[in-house]
Amino acid sequence: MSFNVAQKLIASHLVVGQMVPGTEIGLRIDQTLTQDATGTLVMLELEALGLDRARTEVSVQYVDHNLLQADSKNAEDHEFLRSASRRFGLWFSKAGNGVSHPTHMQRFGIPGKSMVGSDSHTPAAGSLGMLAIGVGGTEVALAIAGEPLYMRMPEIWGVRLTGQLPPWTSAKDVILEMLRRHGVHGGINRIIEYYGPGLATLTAMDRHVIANMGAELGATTTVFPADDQVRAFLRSEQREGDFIELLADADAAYDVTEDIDLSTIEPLIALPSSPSNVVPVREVAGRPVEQVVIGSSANPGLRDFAIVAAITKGRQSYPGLSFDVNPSSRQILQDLTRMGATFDLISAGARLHQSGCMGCIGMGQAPANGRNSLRTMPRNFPGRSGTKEDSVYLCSPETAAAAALTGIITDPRDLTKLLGLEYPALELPAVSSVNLTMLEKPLPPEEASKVQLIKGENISPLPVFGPLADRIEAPVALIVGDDVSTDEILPAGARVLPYRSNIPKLAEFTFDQIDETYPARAVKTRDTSGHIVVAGANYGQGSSREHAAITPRFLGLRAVLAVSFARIHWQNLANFGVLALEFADAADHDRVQQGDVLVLAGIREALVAGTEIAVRNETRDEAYAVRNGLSTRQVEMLLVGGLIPWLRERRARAAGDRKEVR
Ligand code: MIC
Repeated sequence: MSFNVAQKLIASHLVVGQMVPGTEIGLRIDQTLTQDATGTLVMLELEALGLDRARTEVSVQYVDHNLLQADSKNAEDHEFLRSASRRFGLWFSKAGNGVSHPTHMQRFGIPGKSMVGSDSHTPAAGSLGMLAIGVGGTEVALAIAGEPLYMRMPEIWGVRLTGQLPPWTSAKDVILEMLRRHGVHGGINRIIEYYGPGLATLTAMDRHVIANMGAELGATTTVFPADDQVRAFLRSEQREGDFIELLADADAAYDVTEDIDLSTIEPLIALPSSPSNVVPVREVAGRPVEQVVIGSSANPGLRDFAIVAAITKGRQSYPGLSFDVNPSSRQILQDLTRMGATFDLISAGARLHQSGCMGCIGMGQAPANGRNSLRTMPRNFPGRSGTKEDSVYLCSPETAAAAALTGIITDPRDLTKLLGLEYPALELPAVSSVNLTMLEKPLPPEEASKVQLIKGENISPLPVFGPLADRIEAPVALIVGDDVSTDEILPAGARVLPYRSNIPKLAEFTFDQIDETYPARAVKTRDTSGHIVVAGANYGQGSSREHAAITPRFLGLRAVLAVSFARIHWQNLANFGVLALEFADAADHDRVQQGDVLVLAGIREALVAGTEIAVRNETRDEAYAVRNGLSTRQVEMLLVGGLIPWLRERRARAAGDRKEVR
């Protein structure tokens, strides 16, 4: 039987189920990645599970998001994460070492391996021929504890690349083209696999750019074959020994197919405030730009910085414009410095920041209200930059560099006539300046078992939620429309992020971007009826942050009724005992009004029997048909109140059975 790359990866990790699209499968997980903004909860979850030591081949805890230290909170989180890494046998990548995704690719990525990460951009590792999936923190905790990852078997979407990218375009324009064609829903329940002759022209880091932002299409993940480009990458990282070839069989088939001729790609840009608002740069040329930010996991490669340095070399950034550069890793900053590119960037007026995510999640670099900011980042959901009325555009390093020089949105191809600039040919070092000193190895088991977790004042205990009620009679506290992102449910930004390990405090910011009155109204329902949220399509798109499920649950959320859900958020809601139901008729969304009282009766029995849950709108005397799409495993989990109580019960049962047998 012939397999494509995605099927080979799944087949080699399949422990439960079969590769039939739409059915639940369980996968063995080899590696995990956690970052600080989601990792603190993961470590608390490991503690709650009573884990002694990580069961994976490699688990790495990165510190790359909460880097500004305006008070003690973020530093305390970093200290906690280091102590937990030492306790549970994880690698620890300290602040300043770099953004998790490129750093992981450089140091740990191995073709053919599986990985889960508590960050939606984890699929970037698909660039090396890995099966890498972004999930909520609890699922990462379980993977670290040696449990399989459960998910619905996706369809495999083959995208055949031909041709070669023209000058002044790069990998970012390829993924923006995918978003232009398919929007933020295009990849839902699909794995995207790139293949075809055009692949040979894309380096592993170019592929990282494309795989990273597959998350914006809603895809489960993106995969590339492990071919000569991957071998060359691993060689440059001094890890050629880790290379394993992984190619699709010659006659492999895909569930859906598509073609992109790379030679037809032109510079593209996503307008505020969705990664899918993509247009050719020339259509919006001339708009004023006040800020340009280079960096993030979406354009993390040495070439992505070096091309900006080469374009701006010997010139000055536009007066009044803020030209910010966030190196994606220390290694890349070292290489840029060795090449002289750091000098060129600073000379051109760049503000050089530390290696990390920085403005990508609003950790500093918030722009002025309503002023245009061009970023080489993956997301521009409303308010994500830290500015409530932000105006963020997403583009390639070439387009960003052009705007940095001209102060207006500029098609980079026009730099030839404007500035007499030919597309620079880059000479990158053949071998990267590998430096492992900011990566701490897991401690040997005996030493690790003696380590105490260091919990500063900012670390509050994980909230415990009770079992699912059989009847919910509760008011609709909020109604939202389509494509609401987790950035709108639980905001990013330097003001909010330091509370990621303090759920009671964090909850005060829930839905801040949409309705500041929600937390105060919601919390009043907590000890009585609870409340319900009604949403449109693709609810909870974007990040993997499970906080977007936990904080509303903490404030009394019992159920979300939506037209449809984004994959990770849907799982996160179930993991924390919130009933996520889809309207059978999307038009019912518009029939409900805020304040209506909905009654859901006989919930537990209906879930177990697999029959429909009846939803009545008491206020309007209407009934709505809903679906739940939960697997038997998820139903069991919901009934006991979520993933952690479920696993604890299962483990206690297994221990009891073992005793009886003895
Ligand atoms: C993001 O890009 O939205 C983040 C910040 O990396 C998140 C994780 C988080 O919210 O901490 C993600 O993508 O999952």
